[in-house]
Amino acid sequence: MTHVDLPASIRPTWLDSARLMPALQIRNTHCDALVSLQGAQLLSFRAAGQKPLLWLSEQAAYLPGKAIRGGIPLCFPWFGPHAADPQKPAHGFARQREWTLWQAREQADHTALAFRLSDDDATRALWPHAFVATLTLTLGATLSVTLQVENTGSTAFRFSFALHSYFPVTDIESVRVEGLEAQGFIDQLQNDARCPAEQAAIRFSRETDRLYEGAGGYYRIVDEAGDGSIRIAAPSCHSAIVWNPWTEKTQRLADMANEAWRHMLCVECGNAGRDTIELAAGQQRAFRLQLSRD
Ligand code: TA6
Repeated sequence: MTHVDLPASIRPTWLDSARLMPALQIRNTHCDALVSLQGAQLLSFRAAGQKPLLWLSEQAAYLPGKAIRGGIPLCFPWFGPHAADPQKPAHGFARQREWTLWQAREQADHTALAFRLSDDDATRALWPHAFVATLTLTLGATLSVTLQVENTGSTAFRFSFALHSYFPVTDIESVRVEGLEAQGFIDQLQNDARCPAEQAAIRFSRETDRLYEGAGGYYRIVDEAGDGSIRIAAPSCHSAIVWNPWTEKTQRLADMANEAWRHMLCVECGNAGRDTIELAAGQQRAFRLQLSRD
């Protein structure tokens, strides 16, 4: 799993009884969290004295190679279905692969963990490029996730990605999302129709699956039936994807309880569609997401 000396706040554990899915439990004075080595995927995060910041399906499957339903899966090196080959995994391969813990540091106000994934025969069979991806989690009173992508090859490549964050809500029909009022969007449920800005906070009454391009990166999920809200800051991510599967789609998802749609919402930050990134040989780019409750 790791050859990194772990500070006292980090304890190795397993997600499954078969011990095929290694994870790290983090407990410091500011928060507790759980990270799967598969996908370098943060599965849970709770700041001291606060409600959980992330949603994790009670029916999530913990099987090697299967995406885990909840927390913050990383969609990389493409978002959504593969543009040319539907046989390739939706949302890329990063969330299906075991990453290597590269650094673990204990600071006064947070614990920082950095994970790495680089190209190998399996990734090159799906995406013919040399890369090093580093995902850094900074776990304190608030949470930040930074994805750094380096092109270690000799030719430029394009990639899209999303930090596919799942958030808990009391009742999706009493939730509004602020920060995208002035943004047009692609409705992924209406054959990717381009829709005009609604000039209002987003509310939910049906399955919703929208890609906002050229977005500003500052959003707020207001849980009107609960108390408080969740703030999202990701100014280097120009795409926002807003998704709730609602009833019918949830019933088709084995890793979600039938009523789970009512208590979750995805507001994902990345660069996809027209915001897809081109990286020259030897270049690297970093993208940061900060999440907090207020
Ligand atoms: O979040 C947008 C989306 O692309 C939806 O279309 C839905 O497929 C969701 O991602 C979850 O995808 P997954 O492959 O994790 O089931």
